[in-house]
Amino acid sequence: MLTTFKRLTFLLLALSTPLAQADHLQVKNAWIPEAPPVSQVLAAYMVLENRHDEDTKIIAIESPDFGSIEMHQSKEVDGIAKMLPQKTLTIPAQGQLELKPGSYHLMLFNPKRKLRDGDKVELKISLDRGSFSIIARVKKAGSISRGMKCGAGKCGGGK
Ligand SMILES: [Cu+2]
Repeated sequence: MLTTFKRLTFLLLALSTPLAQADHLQVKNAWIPEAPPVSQVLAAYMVLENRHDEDTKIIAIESPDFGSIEMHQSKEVDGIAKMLPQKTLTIPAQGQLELKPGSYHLMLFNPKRKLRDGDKVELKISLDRGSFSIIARVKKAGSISRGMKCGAGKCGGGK
């Protein structure tokens, strides 16, 4: 009985942990532009706020819905739009990091299910200290993706 009770308590505690927060970190507006069903690569964007007095680094991101996830920076090199893989992303102390089209972003490879407008995707973010999960919403890309420079529309949803 006691064991069951303990397990239940643990489960309740786990469930009540806020999804979009790792004590000093807040994530806003996490979204994934809807892409054609054949797309094997999608992008994800969000704003990460760091309320801590020290920089925080993202060292890895995983999702049960994707084979792998990379962190990229879109940059123009000699007039050519390129995506440069990043080993880590830094969220500055008392500042924010915006993942957005044409800038830093996440690349989501090999989706394990078809993702449509309104779907929710769990992203597990590993930091230099601790980790936490957030939910990103799949949305129709619409006009937001127009400024995207991810190279040959490879960012998913880019037009
Ligand atoms: Cu990319």
